Amino acid sequence: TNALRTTADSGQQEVQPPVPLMRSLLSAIVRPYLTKNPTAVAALDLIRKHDGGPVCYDHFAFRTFGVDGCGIDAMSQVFLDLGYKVRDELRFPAKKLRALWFSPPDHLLDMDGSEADGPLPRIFISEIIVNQLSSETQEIIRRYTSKSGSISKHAATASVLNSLTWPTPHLSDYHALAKESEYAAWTLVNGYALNHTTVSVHRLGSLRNIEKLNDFLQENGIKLNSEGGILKVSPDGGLQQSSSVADTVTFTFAGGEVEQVPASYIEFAERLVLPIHSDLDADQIHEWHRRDGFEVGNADKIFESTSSDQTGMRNR
Ligand code: OOG
Ligand code: NI
Repeated sequence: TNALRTTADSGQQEVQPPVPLMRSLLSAIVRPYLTKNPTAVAALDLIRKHDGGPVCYDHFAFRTFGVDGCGIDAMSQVFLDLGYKVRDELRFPAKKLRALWFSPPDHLLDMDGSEADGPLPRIFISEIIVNQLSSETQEIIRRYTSKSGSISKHAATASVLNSLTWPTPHLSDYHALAKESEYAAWTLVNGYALNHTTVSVHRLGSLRNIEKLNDFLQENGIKLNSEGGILKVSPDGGLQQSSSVADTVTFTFAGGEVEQVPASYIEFAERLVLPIHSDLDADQIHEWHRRDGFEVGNADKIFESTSSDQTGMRNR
């Protein structure tokens, strides 16, 4: 319901944002992703055609520059205002990245109905820790982020509009960033675009087993990220993930050069029922009985879905 409820400690009234607004925002964020990433569309079409079950999104992921107000907070604000809650931090020291994930207000509540329903997706937002990069790379990034100014507060709007909040990048800057961090180069040209969405494998029909799904996708020509093996499994075994290799798109740089750059990819996640709930019958199992959250070891390899090693694009 959208009823007003009173916040006990502040005495202020807190409005619970309507779920339809959240769903509209999420589908608006997916729209440009679906126009730019044919592999994601092909994978979704294959699943819809062969699976028979609902296709729900486990999470949405974004990348940011952690500087000048352009970082995680720029993208998370709209989700926090919509009632999402911050959960855990993940750190990737070698990549100079950190990430936070956010759970929806009705976290894990199964909603009935069509594939547009199911639980609202988790949100995963990472940022590159700019002050840990070389001074040359920092200078390049700050040249763009400083021009983003207060418009970076509208990161979600930029995502929906498929636009950057900074000036069109120069090709030389893109190449310079790629040498030190492919993540930074990706973020320079893709901004707050949806980096990937993730299919909730355990909610599918006949393909509700990630190894079976991986085989099915590969047999049908979808190239999967092989970094550390196709299947990424958390140490507790409960979170199993795989992802496609990012599509490449043509990008027109500031000097008019047209080059191929990596765009986005699609991920697949199976969350197993927690051992303490192993006695439940299949029809009693809800999302909250399953392994929640993310895993640094898995994520570290999933980040590589946009790397030139995986996409086969030449490093200059
Ligand atoms: C995010 C990679 C990590 C996950 O589910 O652990 C990830 C990225 O490529 O930006 O998606
Ligand atoms: Ni992910």
